[in-house]
Amino acid sequence: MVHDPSIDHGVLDETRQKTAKPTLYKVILLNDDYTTMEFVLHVLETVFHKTPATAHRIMMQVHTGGHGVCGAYSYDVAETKVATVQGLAKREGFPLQATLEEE
Ligand code: TYC
Repeated sequence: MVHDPSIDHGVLDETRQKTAKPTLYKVILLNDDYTTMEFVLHVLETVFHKTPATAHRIMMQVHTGGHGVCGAYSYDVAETKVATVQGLAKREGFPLQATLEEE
């Protein structure tokens, strides 16, 4: 036999299973009294690619509960979505705010 694995040669031949588990960041939308529901729906549908029904559910969650999760993304993508939301809101004169939270 060329190689008998039952013999301990003092060599570590185990392979380590290295599963990539990227940290995800939730994008949280915050409630306020001035941003229109219509604009929030627009943001959820265009920036977060939600269906009208899902966008409505998330928007009402934010409206009644104060905050809601739009989705979870890699740090770079989440950060870009927050900046996009704030840019669109600023352009329209709304105080809508979004933040990041590690999942
Ligand atoms: N509270 C707002 C209103 O009554 C609607 C709203 C919903 C605003 C969600 C922000 O993230 C938000 N017009």
